[in-house]
Amino acid sequence: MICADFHVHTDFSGDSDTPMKDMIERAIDIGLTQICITDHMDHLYPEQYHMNFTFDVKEYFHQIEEMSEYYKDRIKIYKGIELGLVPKLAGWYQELVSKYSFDFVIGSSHIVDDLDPYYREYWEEKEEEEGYRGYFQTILDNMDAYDDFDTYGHIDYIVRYGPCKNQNYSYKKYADILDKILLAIIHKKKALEVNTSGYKYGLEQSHPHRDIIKRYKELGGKYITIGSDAHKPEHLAYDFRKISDILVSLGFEYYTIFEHRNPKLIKF
Ligand code: HSO
Ligand code: ZN
Ligand code: ZN
Ligand code: ZN
Repeated sequence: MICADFHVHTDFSGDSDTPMKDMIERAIDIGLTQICITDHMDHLYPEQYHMNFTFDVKEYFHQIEEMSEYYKDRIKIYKGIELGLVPKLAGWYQELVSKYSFDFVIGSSHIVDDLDPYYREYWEEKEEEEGYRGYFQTILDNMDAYDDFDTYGHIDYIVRYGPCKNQNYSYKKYADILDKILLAIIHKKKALEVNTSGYKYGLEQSHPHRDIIKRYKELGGKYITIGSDAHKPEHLAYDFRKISDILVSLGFEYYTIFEHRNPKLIKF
């Protein structure tokens, strides 16, 4: 059983309109004992998309603290954030993270060469493989530039936006660059995020794919954080039973949560 969801969005994120209260009540209803709110902070997200992926962190902390107090006998609530990393913004993110007492920081890649692969434009005049490799390369570049995160988010979620999704995708095809990513995560003593949102997208895989989680273990990876990436209450802890079976079958005995930026191992 997994009783903690460590990747959750609320209406502090530009792409969610779920009040924090609704997310937390759903978490309690489905039996979670711990939840980490990780709203989007994508500083200087490209203007052309007319989205605001930033929020007031002071107000965010205030709201999480209020909820923590109100629900303290029912659920433990952690203060997280999902950073939309870009190498040139490493200093800005570093300052933000050192200014506030987060429990947990997800480093994510959402932008490649000033484009969001969520939109079609990124895929124009590009083979799918080039698009996927470009995304994987940003993960390496972000980890070169920036160190102050706890887990790297959804490392292959790019496959949900490609022309043929994950039909032509496998660990083997991208093993060269995926191994570099996994080794960087391990050398930096960070965690690998296992994000179950792929199942919700009908991809029949988590992010990353099972074969990549398997490879992470072979290479010596130990820390795994687990999150649904829910933007709506009904997606909280999505397919957690399925992913716990997979992780246990791969030989993982523990998953990891973070409190005050320190890892805590929890038995499945
Ligand atoms: N960063 C989002 C993807 C997105 N881009 C939504 C624009 N809108 C992943 O949660
Ligand atoms: Zn989002
Ligand atoms: Zn993300
Ligand atoms: Zn997210």
